[in-house]
Amino acid sequence: MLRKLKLTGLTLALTALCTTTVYAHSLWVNINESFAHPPGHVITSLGWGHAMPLDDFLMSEAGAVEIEKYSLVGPDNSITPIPLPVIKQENATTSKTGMAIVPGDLGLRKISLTDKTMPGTYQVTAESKATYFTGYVDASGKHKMTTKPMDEIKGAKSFDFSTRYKAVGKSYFGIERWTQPKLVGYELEILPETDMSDVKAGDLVKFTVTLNGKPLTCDMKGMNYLHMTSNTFGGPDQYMLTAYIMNGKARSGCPPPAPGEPRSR
Ligand SMILES: [Cu+2]
Repeated sequence: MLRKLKLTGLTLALTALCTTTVYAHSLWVNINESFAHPPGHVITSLGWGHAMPLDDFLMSEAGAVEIEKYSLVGPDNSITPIPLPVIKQENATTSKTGMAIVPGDLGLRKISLTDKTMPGTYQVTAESKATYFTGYVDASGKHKMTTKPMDEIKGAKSFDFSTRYKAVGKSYFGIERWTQPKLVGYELEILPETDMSDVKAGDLVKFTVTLNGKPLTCDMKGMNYLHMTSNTFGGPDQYMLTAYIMNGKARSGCPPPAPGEPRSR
């Protein structure tokens, strides 16, 4: 019998190296479970923007992100690719009320269970394609800017700055039981250490956070912290919880739900 696991709407969004307003957008993965018709299924979709669970399309005037990988990671750490969202220019329809109706693909995919489904904790992950922004001085002494990495710029006299942006989003769900998920190997990775299927208000939830495979911490190089946000936290829009990351660990109390809000969705 498959048990429905409550994820309390907690979705982890990682945004590394925010450089421009476009890049202030976060990428995350949404999971919705349905066991009304056994053996049940999980629907996954990609979130992009600011407001969870769904904010904007992956390609919009306010910001764009190209998804390079979309994967289902099994309890055994096996990786199955999920078909990538198809981004193309769609024709908008005009409403009778002065609005534009735009179709699109947010990576909405259905993962159906069978009687052969491996029990344990699954991860659905999405990775954006790395993008670069570099300022340099060319051979004639002119300051220029480009979206190439430093090693692809020929004849640069010197570099003013160079940034690399790559976003990774993850969500977790357990089938039948929760098993401790393992690191997938991302440059920046957040892994729950708490059974996320059984979190109640007031419980401490713990995470491991690694950068390039090493525990992230607060030191002279920087104060690193984990932001947690959920539409069940009960605060106003963009309300979030913050915890310092010390020696690769961050923990936070799970707040009570907002009045009238379901505990999980
Ligand atoms: Cu925005």
